[in-house]
Order: sequence, then C-alpha cells, then structure tokens
Amino acid sequence: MTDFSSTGEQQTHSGFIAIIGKPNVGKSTLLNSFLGTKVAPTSPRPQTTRRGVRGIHTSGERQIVFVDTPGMHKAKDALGKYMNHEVHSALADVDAVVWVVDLRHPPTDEDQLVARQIRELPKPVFMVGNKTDAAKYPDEAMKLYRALLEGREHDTSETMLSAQNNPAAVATLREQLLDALPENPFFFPQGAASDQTREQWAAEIIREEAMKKLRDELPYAVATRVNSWTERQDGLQRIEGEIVVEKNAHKGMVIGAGGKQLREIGQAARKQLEVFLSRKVYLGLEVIVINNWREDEEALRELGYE
Ligand SMILES: Nc1nc2c(ncn2[C@@H]2O[C@H](COP(=O)(O)OP(=O)(O)OP(=O)(O)O)[C@@H](O)[C@H]2O)c(=O)[nH]1
Ligand SMILES: [Mg+2]
Repeated sequence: MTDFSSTGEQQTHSGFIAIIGKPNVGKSTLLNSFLGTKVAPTSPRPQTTRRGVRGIHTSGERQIVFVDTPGMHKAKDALGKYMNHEVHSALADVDAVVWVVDLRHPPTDEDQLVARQIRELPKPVFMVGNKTDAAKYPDEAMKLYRALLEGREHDTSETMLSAQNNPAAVATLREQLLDALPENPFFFPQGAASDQTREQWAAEIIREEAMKKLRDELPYAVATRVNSWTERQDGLQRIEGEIVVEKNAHKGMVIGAGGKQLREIGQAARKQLEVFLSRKVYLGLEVIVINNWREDEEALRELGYE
C-alpha cells in the first residue's frame, strides 16, 4: 500500500465508499456534488455509468475514495454483465455504502434487487433519498424504501436531499461519511480528484453528450475513446476522439444529415471540456465501427471495460 499521508504525526483516516443504486437515480450527480467538480458523466438516460470510477475527497487528515458504480440492472449483454460485475466488486471492496434511491417514485423490482445485495452486508449503509426537489411525496416514498432493508442488523442511516440543488445537505452527508472512515494511510495523493487519466475523463464527457443527443437504442450502442491529446504553445488543448458504434448502419445515424449531429455532440463536449479545463479546446471526432462490440469480450477490453 502506498502511503501518501501528509504529516506522519497525526493519524490519517481513509477508506473506500461505494455509491450504488438502480440506474438513473442520481449516483454520479451525487459524486460530482461531493467533489465539487465533474468526475463522472451524468445524463437523463439510465445506464450512463459503465465503469466504477473513483472520485477522491481529501479534507485535512481524512480522505474518502468514492466509487461511483453503474446502475444495478438485469444484464442483457456482455457489457451489462461487466457493469454488474463492477458493482459487485465495489461492494466487496469498500468500507461503507451509499445507497441512492429516487424519491419521485416508489421502489421497483430493481430497487429490490439492490436492497437484497445490501441487506446482509456487514458494512455501514447510508441511504440517500434523492431528488427531493422534484418529489411530491418524499416522506412516503422514503418509508417504502426503508422497508426494503427491514431486518438489517448492521449500521444504517438515512438522509433526504437533492444531489443537484442542495449543496448544504450534500456537505453534511459528506461530513458524516468522513466521520465513518477507518484509520488508514491515504490511498491517493492529496490533490487527486479521480483515478482516471485525462483521456478517459474526456472520453466520458464525449460519451455523455452523445448519450444525451442520440435516440432509441443508439445511446447504449456507442462507446468513446480519446487517442491523442496535445497542448499547443498558446495553451490550446488538441484532443482527438472516436465514437465507436456497433454496426455500419449506425454510423450515419450518429453523424446525421450533413454531419449536423456529430457537430452538435462535438460542440457540446468541447464546451464542457473548456469549462472544466479552463483552456481553449479543439476537439476532433471520428465515428468508427467495431462490429458488435457490446458482445465482444476483446473489444470491451480494448474500449476500457475490463
Ligand atoms: N430533479 C433532480 N434530478 C436529478 C437529481 N440528481 C440527479 N438528477 C438527474 O437524474 C438523471 C440521472 O442522473 P445520474 O447522476 O446520471 O444518475 P446515475 O444514478 O448515475 O445513473 P446511471 O449511471 O445511469 O446508473 C440526470 O438527468 C440528473 O440530472 C436531483 O437531485 N434532482
Ligand atoms: Mg451514473
């Protein structure tokens, strides 16, 4: 284990905390709020998160390593199996769990699936009823979610908030999580925000914009990667990325008439990259086909899903 502790005098506290829940409940939004920056992609489409991205928050002698996880769901393809595997390995490895639920609606089968995984888990569980800003009956909904953990014998606490519009409540919860950390050396350097390379991070931003703009099955059939990133002398960041689709027929659907849709995806992604990098960005995007990549173990590895 690498020891990044600052002083060596005061004991440091550090640990891994997984953010879990069914798709689309706001896990990645909550992670970004915890960190005050954008580490993970978010979108109105379920199954946006595919990899267990780590986001790091350091405060004095305490460090939380958050593990954002894909929404737990019934997997239909090799990509889906990989995503659920990411959730299960996170549950096995972490010190505590944040379970996010959507208070706009009562629990579904998918929430039950999640609850079954954590009911017996001998680690602290922090239930988060999210989207209070848009929920009509938050207390009633929370009661139904709480009931899914009935009989649980280990530490469980709960809070209701809006991951999107409620920074004070998010900060209070983060403080509770800091208080729950075991004694450990730091796992990451103090200034680190994430375990991703800048290329992986940018590829996720591009995928987020592609998922927001594409329709029907297409959002789930695209992957993205960044193959080159150079900095010009005047500070301009030159980033070359690829949008990968799984059949030839999809290529034109992503590019759109006269290249309009690809241009829009590129512009939206470039804007986000510029905001978070505080630099001018040139973003070149190409659409390529890797046949049936979602079912192809080797292609999945090549695209970073391993
Ligand atoms: N109204 C409201 N919407 C929210 C809130 N938090 C997240 N959302 C929205 O919910 C949608 C899903 O958010 P994500 O953070 O991507 O959800 P997720 O749980 O990470 O989803 P997956 O990665 O697909 O499992 C997005 O459109 C968010 O803007 C909230 O507090 N209030
Ligand atoms: Mg997510």
